Amino acid sequence: MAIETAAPAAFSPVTHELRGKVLLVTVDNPPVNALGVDVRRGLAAAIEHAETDATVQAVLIVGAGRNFIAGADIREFGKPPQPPALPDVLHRIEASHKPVIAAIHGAALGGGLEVALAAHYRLAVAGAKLGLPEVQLGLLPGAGGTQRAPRLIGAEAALSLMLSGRHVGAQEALKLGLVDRVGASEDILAEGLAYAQELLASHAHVRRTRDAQGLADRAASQAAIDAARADTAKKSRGLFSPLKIVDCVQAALDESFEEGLRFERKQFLACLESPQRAGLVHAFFAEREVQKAPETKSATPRAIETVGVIGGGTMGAGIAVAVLDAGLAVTMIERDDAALARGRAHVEKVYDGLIAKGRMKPEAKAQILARFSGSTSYDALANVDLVIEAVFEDMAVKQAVFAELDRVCKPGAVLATNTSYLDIDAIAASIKRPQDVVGLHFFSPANIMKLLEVVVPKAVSADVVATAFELAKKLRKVAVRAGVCDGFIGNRVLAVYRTAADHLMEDGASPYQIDKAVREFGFPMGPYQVSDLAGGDIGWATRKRRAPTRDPKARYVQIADRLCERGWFGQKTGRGYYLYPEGARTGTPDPEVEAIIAAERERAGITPRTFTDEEIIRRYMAAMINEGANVVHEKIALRPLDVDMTFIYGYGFPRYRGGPMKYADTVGLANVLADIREFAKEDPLFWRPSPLLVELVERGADFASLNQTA
Ligand code: 3H9
Repeated sequence: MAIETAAPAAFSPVTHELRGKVLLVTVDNPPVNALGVDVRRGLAAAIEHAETDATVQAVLIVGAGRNFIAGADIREFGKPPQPPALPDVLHRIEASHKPVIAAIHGAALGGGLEVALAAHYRLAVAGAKLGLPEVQLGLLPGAGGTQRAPRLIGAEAALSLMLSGRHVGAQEALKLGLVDRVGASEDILAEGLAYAQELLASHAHVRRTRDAQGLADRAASQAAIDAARADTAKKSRGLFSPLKIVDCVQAALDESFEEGLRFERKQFLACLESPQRAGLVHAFFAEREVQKAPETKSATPRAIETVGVIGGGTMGAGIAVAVLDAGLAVTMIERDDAALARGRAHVEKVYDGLIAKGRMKPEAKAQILARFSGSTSYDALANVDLVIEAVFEDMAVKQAVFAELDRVCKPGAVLATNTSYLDIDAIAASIKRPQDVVGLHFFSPANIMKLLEVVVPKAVSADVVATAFELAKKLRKVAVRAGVCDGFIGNRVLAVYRTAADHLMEDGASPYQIDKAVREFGFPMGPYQVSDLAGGDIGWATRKRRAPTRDPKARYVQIADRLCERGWFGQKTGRGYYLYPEGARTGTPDPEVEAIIAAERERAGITPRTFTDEEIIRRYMAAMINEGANVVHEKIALRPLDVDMTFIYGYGFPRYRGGPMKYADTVGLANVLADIREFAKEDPLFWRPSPLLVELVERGADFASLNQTA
């Protein structure tokens, strides 16, 4: 089949040259050799050339730079398609009459692996990463991957790759049958050419994946598909593409190859059109964009090898583990020996848990702990490069810690506070080196949660901020730059939508209905489940702290206080909004809580009304979006995408919706504003439209436009 293509671009990202009898085709499209239109054209042209040039006896496809091919060009999604389509190019490769060999180093992902699957022979070298991660973008392998992979490696292995999106290394790929050989060296060109010569010498023929027999055992294949379908229905809550992947593999089993490809194409296009794809692709780019704070471009990070952690409570220990896991040395400071022993025990418990689950060897734990030391004297921090303070959330306590740090730390040490709410400018101003003070707001459990708010006080120097971003990278966290205010980005917005939920509860919705509606929206837990998990006493302390500055005219729902006054703090006390009999982790609704809520409504003179789940979500989301807009308006967050990343990585916001600001764009900002104005009729003080939201609606713009111009 000849493919219609426009002429390759003058500087095509695909070049070909003859190496003996082998046509070496190199894809060179930095940064990751994505399969943009010019690459597709170039690949098609190279195969045409090979077919017509009699001196060519085999074709070798390699990638230039660090990767083979990282997949389709994600930036093209949602734009008008430009021929040739990738499935057609791959059909052309597979149909070639001369053996085509793919030599893989670095990433061969998505469409990149599909190129390799369309080739006749595959070689990988150490460091290769092969995978079909389309599911993470709300898609499915749409260039024959759902048809070729099961034929090559069987339904079970192919489904596992496509549904998890995980990457496999060269050795595992060999074991799975995804590649034919692992090169002895990492020299991809030498290995690829040698393999091609060898194949020619042995008169190897074209060998098409479409004819492979991985699905020959029908019963086993059907059983794998059925199992994957049942598992997917259970696990991939609300996601669109996973079940479609299973359907495609069913088609691979039941239909001809051509029919299967047609079916796959239809499903792929349906996924491409879905808002989930738009949300997940937004999250993909936002995740990369958010790490590029201005200071990371203007300043060089300070070197960090050793870290002090002050406080060995849950947070301090979690931070210590995160830092140890990044290969750095930790010195923990505690008040006395007993507290230090508890801190060390907290740290050890994490690794013991991994050992118990078989995910770590005791020797590895010993190796990691060799980098851990503790002291009850601040003097032990004299030489550390960075200190993270995780002590009690109280300004006087924190300032006392910083006074000690100012005294003992070497010049140039970065001094970080893990406060969630406190004014970091005031902490910085209390010592002689405010330029070294930064906020590093971790989320609990700190060794697991991916979000790190880097809070940037007025006096901090740019290289300290750059250091914080560099540290986040080492800790494998997603760093979001935030300005100083009460709660920074995340907790400030959280306080507002939690209040909206409390209003809903007092007005008539039960906490159980609110939690259910929020879960069905895609959060793993509802706000009252979260409160029970975190401990109601934490919010209670915050409310007491804020009481003196609360606007007396603002509505204040007292239900949570009533529960706390009874000592019902949630899971740790056996009851909160829910009952947790005998240490249960999932709560059951509590009629006594419902009675307390009813009494509170009566006290407040409220006649309860009913809300649909949809009404609950409209209010919950409008509150979140409106405060998110305020946070951007006040430059606490650099862009809407920074708010999105905060909520996806710190608050369980469903990634497939792209974050609250992306969700707002999907719903339409004019609709969100209309809702807020409607709700404001009842409570104008709480529902004040953000000036940014109003401005964007007036201009007919959306949040995405601010992501682009930042
Ligand atoms: C697909 O293939 C569909 C097909 O089945 C069917 C088609 C019909 N496109 O991550 P990094 C950019 S779906 C465009 O920081 P690393 C990225 O934004 C695709 N751009 O580097 C960044 O840009 P910037 C399936 C892409 O070394 C720069 O490259 N494939 C793409 O840490 C560097 O990226 C995937 O899902 C792309 N495909 O990691 C693989 N990929 O510098 C997605 C990256 O402006 N990619 N960029 O910020 C990855 O997993 C990682 O990027 C990779 C490199 C592991 C390759």
